[in-house]
Amino acid sequence: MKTFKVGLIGAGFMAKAHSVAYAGMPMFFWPAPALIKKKLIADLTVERADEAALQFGFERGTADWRDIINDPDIDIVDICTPNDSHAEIAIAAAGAGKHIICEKPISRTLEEAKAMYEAVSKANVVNMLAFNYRMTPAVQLAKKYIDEGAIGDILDFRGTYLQDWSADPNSPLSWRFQKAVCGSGAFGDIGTHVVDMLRFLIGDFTEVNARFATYIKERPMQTGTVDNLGSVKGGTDVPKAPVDVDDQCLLVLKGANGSFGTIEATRNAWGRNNFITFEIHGTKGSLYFNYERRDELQVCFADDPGDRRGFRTVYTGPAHPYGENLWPIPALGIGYTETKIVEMYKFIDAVANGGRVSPDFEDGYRIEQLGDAAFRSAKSGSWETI
Ligand code: SOE
Repeated sequence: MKTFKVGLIGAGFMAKAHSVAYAGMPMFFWPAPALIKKKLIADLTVERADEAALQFGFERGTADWRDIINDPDIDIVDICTPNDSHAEIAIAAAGAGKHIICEKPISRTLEEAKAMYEAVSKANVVNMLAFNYRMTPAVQLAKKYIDEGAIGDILDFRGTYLQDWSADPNSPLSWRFQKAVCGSGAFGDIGTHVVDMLRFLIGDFTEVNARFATYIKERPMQTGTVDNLGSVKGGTDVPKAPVDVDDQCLLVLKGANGSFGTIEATRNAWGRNNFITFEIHGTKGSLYFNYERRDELQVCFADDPGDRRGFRTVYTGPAHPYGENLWPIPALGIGYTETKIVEMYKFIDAVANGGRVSPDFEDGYRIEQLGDAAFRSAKSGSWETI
């Protein structure tokens, strides 16, 4: 069995998720396409990198991400840093012939996304963008139903990503609220997950009319490099700094298939934790998914007898996409980790056996094009072509 060596850059929340996925992948997908050796992990300080190496199971840590790029022994570069370093690292990794998995969104700007897409295309390396939610078996099942024509032609769609971890104005100003680091706010961080899921399910979009808002205009400055994801540190006497990105967005979209719908994302939805939903209506039925109940897909088929027609719940399990690799009984419970394990399996499979994996940097670039058109629309006040 082949073994690939990984270097992971950035030792926060996503490094934990990817490290669990490297470990879990062969347990669920056996025989595995390849085994993984976690070689080097990089963060801003050597102390944090060494600690992360211990915690996440890497051979050692480094404070210089270039050590990973320059190590001829490393096959895979895993980018789990904030958005402002994705382009620089990915382009260097592609130049060194490494395969790349990168956290979402692809970058801060359309220009960066284009340069990243061109670099991996030129280097012909496997590249993946970590939009994990589409790996949820219920989402894959929705795709299967759509492809089989079970709900007919798609008429309309609506997708949401609603969160409240930063709804408190006293939650800290991490990099996620600073345009120079993140590029955009709710749109880039969470809205792009929904764009990815809907593109996966029903195809591309052609036009957008969008509005963005920032309700919480300043937040207490965060000390330290670790993203505290909304935990209130230091009380209300900490100096504040401006938020220069959106915390809410609403996009009206036209689909290439003639469908019509909306995508909404907000960080101010008290009571909504990770409320990623879609509802899709077709000529022969409807589908509804809510990630907070991610074992379930709600389906309604128009052909059902009138006295039985209505939404029913399909609990995903071994009969459904990726289900046979995960747990042996429906509704035992799919979590964030399982979505990351499926994602990692698809990536490692492509590295081991060749071929393209989806979502990749091209998908990331297309999503960035959509975002660019959405921000243009907010300025012009009218529809913009994507
Ligand atoms: C914060 O909104 C966040 O951590 C996102 O960045 C992740 O992509 C999402 O899956 C969970 O929430």
